[in-house]
Amino acid sequence: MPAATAYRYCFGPWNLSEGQDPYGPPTRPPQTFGWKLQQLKEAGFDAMMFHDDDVVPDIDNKSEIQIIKEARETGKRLKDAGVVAEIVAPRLWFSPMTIDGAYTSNDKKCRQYAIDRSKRCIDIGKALNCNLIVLWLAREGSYIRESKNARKCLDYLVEAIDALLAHDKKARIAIEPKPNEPMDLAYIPTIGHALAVANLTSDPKRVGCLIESAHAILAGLDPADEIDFAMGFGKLWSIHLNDQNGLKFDQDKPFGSANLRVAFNQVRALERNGYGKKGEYVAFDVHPFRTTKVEHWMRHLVNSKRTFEILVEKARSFDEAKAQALIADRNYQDLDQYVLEHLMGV
Ligand code: GLO
Ligand code: MG
Repeated sequence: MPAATAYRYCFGPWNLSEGQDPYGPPTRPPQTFGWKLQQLKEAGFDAMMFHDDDVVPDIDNKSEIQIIKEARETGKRLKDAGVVAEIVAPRLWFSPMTIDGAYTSNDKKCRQYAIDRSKRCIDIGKALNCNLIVLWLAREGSYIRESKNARKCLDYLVEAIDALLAHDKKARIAIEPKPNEPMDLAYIPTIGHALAVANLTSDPKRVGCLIESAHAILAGLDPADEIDFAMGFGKLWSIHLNDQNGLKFDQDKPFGSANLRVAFNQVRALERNGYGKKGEYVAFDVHPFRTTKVEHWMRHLVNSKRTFEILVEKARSFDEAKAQALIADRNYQDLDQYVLEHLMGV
């Protein structure tokens, strides 16, 4: 039997969010980066994931020199704290230049802005000793189908990724698909799409993916199948575990909160594929509920990690021989019940 994976955990500064939603203001006061880093350490996490402007706030108004200087300063703080930077992602959805999309904007100047900003993101990654760049393609899609040419947009996406691959030969890009929100429909909704796009780029080996549980659920898929699929290609380079109660707004609930069995199957898929053995991190892209009090601010992260660890035990103690006997007998009825009882601890 191969040695069991000792998982390492991660979250981002945005996962300690302040409670605002489209219908109401924050319910918790903003906290400093130092406070967030300390919470992460105290809760036993190993790495932090970043947006470019989590590392360098107000990035669009700073020179390249200033950007690198500030990124190095953050790099030093992380090193001193013994915390790794797992990924950096360009936040391509806030700027006035990305109102109509970033790499797929209809405006050439805006497409160029998106590429230039992403190159800076790679530079920030370098300063943090991190070569994994995540592309959550937030606005690469449309509200009105006829407003964009989807075939052209595919070419734009490939051109943009090629420009990033050329900018730094060591950079690796993980595409994080999501089928909708903020857009009506997105151009890269699933892992199959992400990996197909990877194949069109100039260096497919350096283009992989990141699965987020909620995004797969929003696409009507089982995240565990997305994990198996991506890992069949050796392409799952990061993961955002969380949960989602059906086809609603992106909820980013604690891992396992809506459907424990779907969570269990994700853990089983990670285990059987050896996720983490090449240094990949388990990241939780979860948010506190709006009702969460300041003194409970870390609970969604601590609880997600705890649920994950309990489900790892559940995956390891699952009686595979018993399951295989039921499968051989095509007794899926009792297999179903066995899974339920195993999860209920009886
Ligand atoms: C939103 C995404 C978002 C990304 C993050 C990193 O739906 O899940 O949180 O994961 O921006 O790219
Ligand atoms: Mg995510």
